[in-house]
Amino acid sequence: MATQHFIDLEKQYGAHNYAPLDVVITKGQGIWVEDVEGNRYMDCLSAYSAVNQGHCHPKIAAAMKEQIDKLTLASRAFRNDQLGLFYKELCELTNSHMVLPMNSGAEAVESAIKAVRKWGYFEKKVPADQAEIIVCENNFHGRTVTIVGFSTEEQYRDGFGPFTPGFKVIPFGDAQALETAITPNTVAFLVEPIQGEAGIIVPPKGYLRDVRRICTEHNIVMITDEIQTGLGRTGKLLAEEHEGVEADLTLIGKALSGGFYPVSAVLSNKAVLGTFQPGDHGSTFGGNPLGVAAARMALKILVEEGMIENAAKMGNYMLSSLGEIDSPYIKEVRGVGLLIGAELHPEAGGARRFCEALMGKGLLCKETHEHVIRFAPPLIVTKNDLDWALERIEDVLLNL
Ligand code: IF1
Repeated sequence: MATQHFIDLEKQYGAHNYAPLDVVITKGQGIWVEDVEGNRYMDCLSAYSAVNQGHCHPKIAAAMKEQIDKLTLASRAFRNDQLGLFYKELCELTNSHMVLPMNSGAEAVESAIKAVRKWGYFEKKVPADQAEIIVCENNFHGRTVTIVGFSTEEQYRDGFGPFTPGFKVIPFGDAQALETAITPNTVAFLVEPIQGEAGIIVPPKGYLRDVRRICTEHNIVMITDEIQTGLGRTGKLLAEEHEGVEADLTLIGKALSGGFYPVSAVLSNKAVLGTFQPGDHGSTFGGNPLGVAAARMALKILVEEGMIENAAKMGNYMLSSLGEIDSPYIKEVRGVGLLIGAELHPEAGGARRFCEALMGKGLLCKETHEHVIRFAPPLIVTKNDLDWALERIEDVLLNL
């Protein structure tokens, strides 16, 4: 059936909470996806960094197929033969002491909020219901009412109040602002190592190191939201590694399953997650054997197939190549690894029309915050693939 038929179905029966490009994808393999009319596209969004390993990676598919015929869900009322192995592998890979398995990224963020509040009351002796968590302007941590309550993006908040109290907003990238905002009731600082949705905002060098020092000195929990920046996207397993920093809580999701299944996790030292007692928290699907089987394989191939190192190498190549495009539209090209944004001058008329033009040339990108084109291909991309993409990107940026 033709593209328009699927568009009409979505428009008639679906909530209009997105304004997608009018491409109807029917299959994906590696960095390529195909629409219902047989047109091929390079995926330069990677499902918002959830398919870092490439679409439909055969080894993850095989791992899920094997598990699917054995056991998909037993609930956490009982134990299963995947979860303990997943915990061990994830802790050894990330130098963590404990894992809390959840499903969506937002659930991992909400779980971290509960954990640091409980730690604050039971360990730091913050008075009941007085815990404060510091977050940054232009943050993106998910779409629940509590999370959008501390968003600074009006549209993400508009019409969804009343909101959860106990959050304080400071400028991103300013360690002094963090130190100034801390009170005796502060229990944690939640920050993205690079702000994705805000437009690929890279903080000043040393920022995360200063944050680490300040959190340690003031006994507050440093939480890094690596749901988008983690799992190889920036050329390191975790973006915090670029500054040699270890957060107290690290949140991961998206590519944790290679885009096969919602799997997220809170990684922690014992001090914080150790405050959870049986019955404190839970989730029907959290830690289910099917998602965990996908995640165990997704992590294995991410490391064994050199995707992290490739992301560093290809990211440097893409960033430097984009920087050489002499287009009057480009204000700045920025990013780390394969998390790259090209910010356009307002006079360019918004990034959307460039994404539509790129779609016509076989590239699927997404604008963020109106003026930024985000380039985030799967981490398996090769130099030849990037040369193919860069030729088209240059053509659009010079001739639209
Ligand atoms: C949308 C982008 C947005 C995230 C970080 C937590 C979550 C996300 C750093 C929540 C999710 C997704 C959500 C999706 C678009 C995309 C996104 F930055 F990746 F582009 F919105 F900012 N922390 N990001 O990026 O994870 O609950 O979605 O699994 O909501 O439109 P989730």
